[in-house]
Amino acid sequence: MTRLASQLVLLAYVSIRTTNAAIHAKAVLSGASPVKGTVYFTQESEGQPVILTGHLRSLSPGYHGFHIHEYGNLTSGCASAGAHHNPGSKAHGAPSDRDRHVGDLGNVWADNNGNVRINITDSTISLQGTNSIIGRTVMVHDKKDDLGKGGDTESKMTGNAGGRVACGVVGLLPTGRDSFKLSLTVFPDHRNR
Ligand SMILES: [Cu+2]
Ligand SMILES: [Zn+2]
Repeated sequence: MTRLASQLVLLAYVSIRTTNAAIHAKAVLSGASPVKGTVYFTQESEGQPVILTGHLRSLSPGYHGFHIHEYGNLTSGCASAGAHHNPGSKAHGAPSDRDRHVGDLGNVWADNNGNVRINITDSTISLQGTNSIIGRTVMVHDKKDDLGKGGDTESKMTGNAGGRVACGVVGLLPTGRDSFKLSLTVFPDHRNR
């Protein structure tokens, strides 16, 4: 290939890459408990952080473990979603820890009415590539995640977050502005409830 031809190929490749639209995804959470919710995921491009927004309701007040579990299999409810998504075979930890499961998103906080407003930015999960969470399950737990600092074996595996109260499979949304507008409409609706 001539130098000009290879430069043209490179230019075409770069322009395709940079015109890639942001990726949007959504999970609708429910389970055996009354807890319900919706989580939206947005990633501008590969290597960029993933932004999570959305809401949960009917939780007990306080902190609740919040993770990505490895399988999108809800055949037996939240129980069949597998363990925390952990492609690197690491120990359980806090979202800010270097040593953490990819799926470790820490805790969400429910107010006295049991409502959670989710606003999380995470640079470890992705909506594409090795750490992709598309087709996996977002899980909310009964208890607080101790972030691997509980001093026992279970802490390094699950954070002692207890039962699985609600979950939903992370699925792709259409790319572009329509899905982003969709995510913005969640909040006014939620406030009026
Ligand atoms: Cu979990
Ligand atoms: Zn974990």
